[in-house]
Amino acid sequence: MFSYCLNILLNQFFSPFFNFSVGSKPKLYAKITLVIVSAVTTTVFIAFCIVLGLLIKEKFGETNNNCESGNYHNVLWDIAVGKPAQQSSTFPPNEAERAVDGNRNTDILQNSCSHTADSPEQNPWWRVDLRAVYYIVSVRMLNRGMDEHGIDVSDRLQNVTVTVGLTESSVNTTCGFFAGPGTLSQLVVLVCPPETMGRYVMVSILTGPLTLCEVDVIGF
Ligand SMILES: [Ca+2]
Repeated sequence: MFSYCLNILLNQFFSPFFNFSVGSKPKLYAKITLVIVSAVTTTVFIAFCIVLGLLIKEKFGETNNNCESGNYHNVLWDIAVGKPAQQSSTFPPNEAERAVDGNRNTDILQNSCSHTADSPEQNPWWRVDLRAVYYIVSVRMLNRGMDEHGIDVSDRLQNVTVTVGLTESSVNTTCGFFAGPGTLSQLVVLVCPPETMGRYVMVSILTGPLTLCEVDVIGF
């Protein structure tokens, strides 16, 4: 943010001074006055940028300081990749983090899909902690594909509900529902209602197991 703001300031306020030449005392006083006025204006502008940046950070979270890049129109991205994840149970070694590891391989034997317990479990779930509060635009779930032995259980992905919440214990704002059944390596896209906001995103299913090869959370 500072580099962007300083670039503007240098171009707007300081460039005229570089053309100054030594002259009479009245001219010198005028130049000094202009420099002081410009310095005060610069200080005020920098303070304004700092306050604006802090307000944006407080409202939207630590990664939303778009003054730095100048790309305010381009605020959508996957905010889940690499974030801590948990699930109701685990069918080893398919930990919850594998659904946000950035690897989109859909063969579960290639170690990039999460998988809850293989034994019967009611309402298994998977949850990611975004580490900050975001407006959630959509959630995309990448279903498992055929494994190297030719086994296809992609239809297990059905009756899936995605919810969002501000705390671990209150992830109950509905983003969307997928009736399914899923197909091989299907990318299920759920668009949340406007103003859906939260830090935690949860995927839950009526009956397990729940397998997710990647979950993308799009928000800002
Ligand atoms: Ca993955």
